[in-house]
Amino acid sequence: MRRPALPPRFPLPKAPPPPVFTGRLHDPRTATVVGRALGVAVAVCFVTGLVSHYLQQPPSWASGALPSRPVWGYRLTQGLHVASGIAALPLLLAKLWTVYPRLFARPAVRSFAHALERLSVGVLVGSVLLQLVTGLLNTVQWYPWPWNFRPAHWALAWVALGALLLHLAVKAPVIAAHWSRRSSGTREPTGADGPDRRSFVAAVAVATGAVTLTTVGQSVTPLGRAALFAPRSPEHGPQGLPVNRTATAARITPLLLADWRLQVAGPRPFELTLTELRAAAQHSAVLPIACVEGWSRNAHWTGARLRDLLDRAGAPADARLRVVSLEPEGAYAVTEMGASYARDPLTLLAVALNGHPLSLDHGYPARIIAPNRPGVLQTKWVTRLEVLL
Ligand SMILES: Nc1nc2c(c(=O)[nH]1)N[C@H]1C(S)=C(S)[C@@H](COP(=O)(O)O)O[C@H]1N2
Ligand SMILES: [Mo]
Repeated sequence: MRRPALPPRFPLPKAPPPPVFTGRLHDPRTATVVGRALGVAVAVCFVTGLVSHYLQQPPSWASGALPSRPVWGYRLTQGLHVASGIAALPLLLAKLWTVYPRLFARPAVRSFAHALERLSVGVLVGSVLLQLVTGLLNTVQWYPWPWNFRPAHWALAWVALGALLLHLAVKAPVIAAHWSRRSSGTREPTGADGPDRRSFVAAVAVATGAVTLTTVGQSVTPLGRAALFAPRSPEHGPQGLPVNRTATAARITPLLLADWRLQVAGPRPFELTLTELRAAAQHSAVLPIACVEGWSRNAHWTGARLRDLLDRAGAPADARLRVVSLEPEGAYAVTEMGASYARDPLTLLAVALNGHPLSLDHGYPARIIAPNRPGVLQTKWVTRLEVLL
């Protein structure tokens, strides 16, 4: 027996009608125009990110052949990586604002394919937003999360790429139809872009230009004075060069330095005191420190050629090298170097910077400086070189 439905005690609230969005700022043409710029920024960021990853963690077959030229290569690619990531933030916010009315589209799910599309957009927005924001926080060395930044940044980049390619494939017809003003003009009675859209796009361009110009000076020296919002000024620091990790932070103590020797382990191992290292054939090179965080600065370095030290230790020409710092612990206390860097005539075990002995914060008594290499691998306070056979 069916029970008669009870009348609701209170009238059920009616769902509010979905908002109606008219106007050009939320239409596919605006989404395409902003999306195009965002796509360029994301593509530059992704490719330069790959470069950075493979320079830091090359597959073993490539580790001896990484290019040590051009000397400014990593300075350029990492500067672009951070600049394009910063530029992508206002572009992403603008893009989200243009398309957010679609969140209110009803019915929420029309079909299985439609559900998948909405899910993929969710993954896309989430991963790109998280990637850009955590990347930005990394440039100020603030890690308010429990996971290790680098592997997460690497994995998330692939998630974002997959979701982006899917999104582009799904939206290809819409993008094609609105790519140029003429093709979308057929859908617009007024033809050309209206002033509302033009001012919106101009405002987004100004915002993007502003954040870029006020930060990019951390790697583009002539714009250094405009870098109001860059976390580091490349001009400030002891000996005219910023310091990322100070000797105090790295717990380099007078005790550790007291009986410093350079040890070179290889087929013919030897040790040098600082006086002996300074008396060895000295070479100079102008090379940048290019930090993964986006700042970079050229400096004048003097020291012994690494390859001379390796030859003296009887290292084979293709030998890899392990560089050990006095730093008791830390992610960059021990680094490895392939033969292409170790044999480059510009790669030095530097003892002087800009004409003066290295200061403690820059790696006294001796540090690695090599061309086209991420700053994290320019090991400071070097005490031991091990030829890996
Ligand atoms: N031993 C050691 N070397 C290190 C680091 C470190 O933490 N420990 N930091 C690296 C990083 S991240 C950078 S960017 C450069 C900075 O060099 P600078 O302080 O001389 O400018 O040193 C590198 N060498
Ligand atoms: Mo760095």
